[in-house]
Amino acid sequence: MQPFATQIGDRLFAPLPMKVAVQELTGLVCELGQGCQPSEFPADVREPQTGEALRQAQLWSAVERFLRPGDIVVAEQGSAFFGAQSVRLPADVTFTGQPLWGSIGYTLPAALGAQTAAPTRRTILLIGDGSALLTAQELGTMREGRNPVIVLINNDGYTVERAIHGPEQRYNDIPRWNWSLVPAAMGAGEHTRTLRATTPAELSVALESVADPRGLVLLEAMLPTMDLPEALAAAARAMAAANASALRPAVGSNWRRHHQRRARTSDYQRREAAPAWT
Ligand SMILES: Cc1ncc(C[n+]2csc(CCOP(=O)(O)OP(=O)(O)O)c2C)c(N)n1
Ligand SMILES: [Mg+2]
Repeated sequence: MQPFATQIGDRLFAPLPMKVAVQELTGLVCELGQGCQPSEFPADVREPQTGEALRQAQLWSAVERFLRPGDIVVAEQGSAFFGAQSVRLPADVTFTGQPLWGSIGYTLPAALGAQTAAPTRRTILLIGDGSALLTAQELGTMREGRNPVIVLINNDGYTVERAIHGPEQRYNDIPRWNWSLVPAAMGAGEHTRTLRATTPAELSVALESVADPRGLVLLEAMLPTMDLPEALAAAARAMAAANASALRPAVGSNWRRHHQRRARTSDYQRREAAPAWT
């Protein structure tokens, strides 16, 4: 599916804007599939107990409650993008992500650019601690006349990669920055706010207090390292199953057939089939 054309097998449908194609497909899925009930949200509606640690499910319902019509939402690769998928957006929200190329660090300067282009709209950046390390220097630019709300998911490393490639792999550990001091080190402006939430209650209070930000807001959401948004947990289960079947050399003939099939697959198809976000 391309922005202005869609191909199914050998048939090319063009010109066909992607929006129209998705609307058509949605209708077909509803008609031919199991119906289309809107998914339940927030996923975790249970009232959190006092002092209970913050978890992904509660983060995303809090983000949903925080959003207003007309906001700009930028979601980074990692658990942020998977979690953001579950968030219902109010009208006229612009949502930016880049799951195809998946180059982490992109969204921090992208949020700066978005807010520079639309200074009267609220810009909300959802980004992980690992991704933010790559382009953190742009916080130093954002302190000048910008007021994005940055929700930084601090889960001590590359959680999405732990989910896919093994939780104990050392390459998923990252330097532990003291994020609340970073804006100050970059000469934070008068209205810069740094906040930290470790419980759902702290998160609600923190978000309420920055609903109309006057300067850069850096809100750290402290999350358990192996806590996954539901969409990521489902993707990780699917990939684990695919990996397990691909790594089964003992079933000789299946293994051979698998490779023969792969050899027939064109490079293009193989690239398309690869997960775009790792
Ligand atoms: C430039 C680049 N390097 C590495 C990767 C592989 N990669 C994809 S997601 C990710 C980890 C993201 O971690 P974080 O931002 O902390 O998100 P989390 O899943 O922990 O919430 C990595 C290393 C990538 N996509 N792009
Ligand atoms: Mg992380």
